[in-house]
Amino acid sequence: MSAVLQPSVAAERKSFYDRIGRSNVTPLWEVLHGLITPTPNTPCKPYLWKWEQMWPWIQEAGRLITAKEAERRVLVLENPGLRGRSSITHSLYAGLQLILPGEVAPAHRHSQSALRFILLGRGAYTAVDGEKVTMSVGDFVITPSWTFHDHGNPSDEAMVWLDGLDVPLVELLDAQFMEKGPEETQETHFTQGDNLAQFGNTMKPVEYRARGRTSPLFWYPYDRTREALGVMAQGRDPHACWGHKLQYTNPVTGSWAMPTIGTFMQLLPGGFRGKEYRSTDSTVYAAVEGSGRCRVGDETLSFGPRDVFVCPAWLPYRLEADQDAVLFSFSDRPVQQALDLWREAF
Ligand code: 1HN
Repeated sequence: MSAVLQPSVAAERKSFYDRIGRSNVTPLWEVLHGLITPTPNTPCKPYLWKWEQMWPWIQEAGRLITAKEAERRVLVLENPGLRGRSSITHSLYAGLQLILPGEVAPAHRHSQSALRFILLGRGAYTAVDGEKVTMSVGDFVITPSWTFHDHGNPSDEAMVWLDGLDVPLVELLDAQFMEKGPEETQETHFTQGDNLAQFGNTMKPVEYRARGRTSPLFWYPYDRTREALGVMAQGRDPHACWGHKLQYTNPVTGSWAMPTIGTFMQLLPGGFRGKEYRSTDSTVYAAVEGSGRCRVGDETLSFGPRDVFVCPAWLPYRLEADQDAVLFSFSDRPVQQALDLWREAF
C-alpha cells in the first residue's frame, strides 16, 4: 500500500479491517503481493547434512531406543527454513533410518508413499504387501501408498537408508490414513528376485493388471543403475547441467516410478563443472560415490558418499565433481507436471 496515508484514512481502514476480521474476513489488497509473487518464494533453504556428523548420532539413537519401540528409528532431516514441520522441502519429508542386526520394524500402512535409498549395509529386507526384497547400498526401493510394509535386519551389519515420503504434501491435502498391520511381520510368499523377474526385464506377466500408478517394480538394484550410467558415460557427452541423468520409471506405463515423488540417478564425470540450472521442484540429493560440490546461491555444499543436500525451488545451482560422482535425487516433479506447474531454466 502507499507509504503516506492521511491519518484519518489509515484509522478508518484499520477499523474496517478489525470489524470484518472478527467475522473471518480480510482485505486481499493487504496481502496480495506477498501471496502472488513474481517467482517462487519458498521457505526451503539450501542445506547439507554430512554423513560424518550424522553417523555418530545415528549410532547414539541406536543405543537409546529399539526399532520396535520407536516403530521407526529415524532421525528426521529438517530443512532450516521449515523447522518443526518434519519437512526437508515444502512438500517432502526425509529422514535417516537405522535398523540394527536382529531388529524388526513392525508392519503398518499409510496413504503416504515412501521411498528408501540405501546408504549403508546389506542384508536387511523390506516386505511390501507380502513380497520381500533384500537391500544393498545404492538400491532404490518403493513402498506404494496404502501397502503394508515392515522391515527386518537378519544380517550382522547395521543398515541405514534415506527415507523419502510425501508427508507434507498429503498433510496439505488432508488425505492421510494410517493403520497398524494385523501382525508385526508379514508372511511373505515370493522368493527374493521374483519382483525383478516379473517387472525388471522390459516385460510383464500377461495376467498383470495395474492397481494404481505406482510402479509394480518396487526394487531397483544399484548394480543395474550404475552399469547403465557407466555405459552412457563411455559413449556420450554429458549434459552441460546434469551430466548423465536417468529417471526411474514405472516399467509398465513409462511414467514416474511413484505418482508423487520423482526419482533420479545421475553420474557426473570426474572434473565435471556443471552449468547453472534451476527448476520449480526443490530437490533432495544423496551422494552415492565420488565427491564434488553444489554451488547454490552464495553457498558451496561439498558432498561425499552418504551426504544429503537440498536445492530449493528456483534457486540457481551448479554441480561439480572431483572424481566420477553418482547422485540419487528426488523431488515433487511428478505432481507439478501433472498440474502443469513445473518449470526449469538453464
Ligand atoms: C514410515 O512408515 C517409515 O515405514 C519411515 O519405514 C519413515 C516417516 C513418516 C511417516 C511414516 C517406514 C516415516 C514413515
